[in-house]
Amino acid sequence: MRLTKFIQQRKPENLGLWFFLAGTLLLWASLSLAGCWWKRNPQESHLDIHEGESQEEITKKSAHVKPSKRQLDWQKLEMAAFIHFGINTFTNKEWGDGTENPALFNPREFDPDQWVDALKMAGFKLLILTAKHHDGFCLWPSAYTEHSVKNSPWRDGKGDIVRAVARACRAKGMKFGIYLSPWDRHESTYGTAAYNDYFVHQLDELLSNYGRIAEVWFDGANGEGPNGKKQAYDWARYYALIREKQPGAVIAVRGPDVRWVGTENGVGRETEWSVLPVHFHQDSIGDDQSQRINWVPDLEVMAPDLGSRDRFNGANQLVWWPAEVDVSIRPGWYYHPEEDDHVKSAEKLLDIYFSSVGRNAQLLLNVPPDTTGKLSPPDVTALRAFKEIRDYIFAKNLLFNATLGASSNDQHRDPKMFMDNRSKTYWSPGAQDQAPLLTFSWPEVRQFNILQLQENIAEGQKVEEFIVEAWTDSLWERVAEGTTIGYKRILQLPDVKTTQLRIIFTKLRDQPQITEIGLYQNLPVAHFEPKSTAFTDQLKVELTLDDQQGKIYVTIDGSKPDLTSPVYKNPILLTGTTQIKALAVDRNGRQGFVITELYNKALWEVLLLKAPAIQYTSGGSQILTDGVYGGTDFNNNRWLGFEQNGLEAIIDLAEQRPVRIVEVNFLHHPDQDIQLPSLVEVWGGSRINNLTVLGRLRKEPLESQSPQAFSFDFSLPARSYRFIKVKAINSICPSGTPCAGEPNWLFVDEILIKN
Ligand code: FUL
Repeated sequence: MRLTKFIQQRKPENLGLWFFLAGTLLLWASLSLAGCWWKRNPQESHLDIHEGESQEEITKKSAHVKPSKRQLDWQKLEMAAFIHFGINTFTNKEWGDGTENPALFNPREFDPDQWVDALKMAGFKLLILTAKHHDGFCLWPSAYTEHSVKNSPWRDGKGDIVRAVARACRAKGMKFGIYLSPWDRHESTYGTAAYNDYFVHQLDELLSNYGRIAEVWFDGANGEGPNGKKQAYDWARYYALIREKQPGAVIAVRGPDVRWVGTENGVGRETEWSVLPVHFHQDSIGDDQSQRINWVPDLEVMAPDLGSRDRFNGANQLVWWPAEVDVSIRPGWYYHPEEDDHVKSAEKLLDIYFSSVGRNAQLLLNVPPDTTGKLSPPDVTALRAFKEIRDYIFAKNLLFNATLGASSNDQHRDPKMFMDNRSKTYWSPGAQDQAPLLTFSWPEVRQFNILQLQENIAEGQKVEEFIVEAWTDSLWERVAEGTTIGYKRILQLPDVKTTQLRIIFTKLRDQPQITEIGLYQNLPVAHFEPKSTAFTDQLKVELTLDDQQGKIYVTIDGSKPDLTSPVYKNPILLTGTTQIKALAVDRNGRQGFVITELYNKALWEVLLLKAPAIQYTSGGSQILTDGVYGGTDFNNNRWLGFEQNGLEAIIDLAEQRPVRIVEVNFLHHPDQDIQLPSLVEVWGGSRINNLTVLGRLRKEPLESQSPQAFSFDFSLPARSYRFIKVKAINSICPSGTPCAGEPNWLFVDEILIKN
């Protein structure tokens, strides 16, 4: 008010003063705007639930919890890269114990530009470096320890990895973050109050001397230090320092801004809420807002449901705490030469992208440099292919030229705004609309199998459930259903060919704001009918491709198909165990991933007298005699799973044969309530309806918690049989377990019969 008046009183001829005043005003406006961001958002990212508020009121309130500016900026990055590099790289370990000799650290071809170039090319926007891991070895010459690069031969002890990486990032427009392990297995003060000073000093060095830090990544590991003691970490002090020195940095994992999704395999939850109902312990923390926003909710972050309405009970606060999916491109976090053949393929990375970024989370992919100080060739190749695939899939939004219909409009909107990559343009239904829907139609048929949706999360997360329907001749057919959307949701659909698509928002916390929608076509893929299975006599396998003008290249000798391999024309008739590999190529010459299916010729015909559970039929009973063992993954399409009826299988040996050994394999996987049977019987005879019992085995439940396959071995009297029957009875869950008194699951795979 005062300022406006002031400007009106200006003297028009005094231009110099005018410019000065205008400049001051602009500066003031932008500073106060920025100030508003920091002030306004912390309050909106933590809303209290008051006593007596109804479920409906809490639900609505939850839709208005918003990210702070730092959280919003972070979410928009979508993909960050983790760099695990340090003394472990040179000792070939995952965890060092702090006794390593710094003389081992010598990355002779250290090249942070190569790291940043490869990561930037692949679409990563932030790089987080392990400045110090649990071994305590510092990648910068910290003034507070001798366990660092300054005592290494690398650059004669004068180098600073953190500085070089921060510089490369800044020069190439990549954001920079640090991982600083609170657990320190080298530092002698660890386990005493003095360690908190030590840690804060190191944090201060990193936050003060390396430019802007976008993320500080703490894990909560709290092991023993060199003196056998554990540390009481002073988190509040660490957080306060970060807020003071780097107010734009998010504090992740053991931090208030970003949550660990709870897995390390790259898979986030299907339903992922960034708004979580939590119980805030006011007594221990106080009511000061700044303390609240620096408070880490005490949650079981691995739980399958963190944010649904069911979780409102007992909560007294709603907080914005979005998920980060951390996963390594290799089995380990550090580089190990023996893992060069186990770098995740582009296909796997694409899956991970769909199940992290595509599930309202940020992807943090670890790519560890090798001992030369460079990212190694297989990793760079995978990153490049990962990028190429995404470029190909997302190059064209097939929504283009659609005519938009909406059940109601908060404001009149144009479908182009769904494709403009701007969160400010969005569609919102009218406030009274109980079942809002959007319809897209085209004059010609469109084909797609990926749907991408985004909410304007700057204003909160509102969508709880939606369905997607396509018009097929005379009716709407459901092609997908989804739950949360949040920042980004990607759904893979069956191939849809239609002239009209509609999205119905069936459950909402409040009026949604949908900013972007995309329809895309995945890489070409060959469909097999049937997929991998076992058979006894012969089997016909048919391959199809959605693109009628595309081609499928096939091999059956185990080699990888390419454009010189035979082109698939007619169904393949199998008479023996065969692996079929197929490469689909669309009309534009674009190649998909190679798909492999395995068809095992079973030795004997198997007749099941009791049916397995429908979800664990694994391509049929013949799988029991196909010569391939099930491994330890119960869900890998090799095991037959029986819920409570037990197993009763008759194996037809086609003619009277001498049998002396029968081995039956079962799975022990207690986490999944899968236990060995309590009793296994083997029967034999020459007529199917007149078999006699030949052997019985009982087994005490195994103690070990780890999954393992276990074989029940029978030595039979030396005789000939035409039929062998195997009977197994489910064991009962022991008392004290959630399923106490109920039958355990029984999983069976190979049955070996020999003389
Ligand atoms: C964990 C650490 O123990 C691992 O070594 C790795 O750094 C991972 C990202 O965090 O807590």
